[in-house]
Amino acid sequence: MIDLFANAGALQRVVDIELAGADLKCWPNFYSVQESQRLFSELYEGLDWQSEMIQVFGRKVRIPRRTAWYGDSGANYRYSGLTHRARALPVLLEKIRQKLSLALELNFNSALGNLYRDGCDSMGWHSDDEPELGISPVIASLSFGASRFFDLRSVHDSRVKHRVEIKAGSLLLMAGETQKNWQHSVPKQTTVSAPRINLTFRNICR
Ligand SMILES: O=C(O)CCC(=O)C(=O)O
Ligand SMILES: [Mn+2]
Repeated sequence: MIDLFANAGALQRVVDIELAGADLKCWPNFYSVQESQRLFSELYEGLDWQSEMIQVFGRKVRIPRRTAWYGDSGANYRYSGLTHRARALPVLLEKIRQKLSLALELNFNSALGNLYRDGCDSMGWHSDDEPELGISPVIASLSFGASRFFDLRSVHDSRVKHRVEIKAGSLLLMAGETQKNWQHSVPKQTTVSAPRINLTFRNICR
């Protein structure tokens, strides 16, 4: 496991996560501790968190986290049998999107929020490779609240795994061939009792 914070110093320090066939970068302090605490509360209170059901092998199951989906007009997104219709980004998400666009010089037209109520909430192995994300999806992932593990495993050999600890205020950017060559997951961590919010900004091809 890499400790992304081992040498935490400069605010906008960027760490390359070196994995074959991946383009992964992390800005551990994209938001300060104070900003990320404030944002956590505002997102927790302000987003319209839903408890969703998805189809798994023909059965409907409730996903182990809450979600909130927003996007510009026409930026609808489909996964696991669910179509997320775009609802305009609230002002808070607009501000976050602007900061991301300025910092990364990239545009995003949608944002998916994930609320992990505690360490029993999780996200299973997947790649963000839906056709509407284009050939080489660029995904900007922001985290607030509790630290959680973010695991990666090679799609070519599932024994090849890599664990990163994602902390509050950090930005993880997944680009290039990452989704083709790697899956990711947020495993259960039963020792974690505090909630975490993750926002993934994406660009849906319309
Ligand atoms: O919570 C995270 O860090 C990952 C979220 C994720 O992979 C997704 O929304 O597709
Ligand atoms: Mn994902």
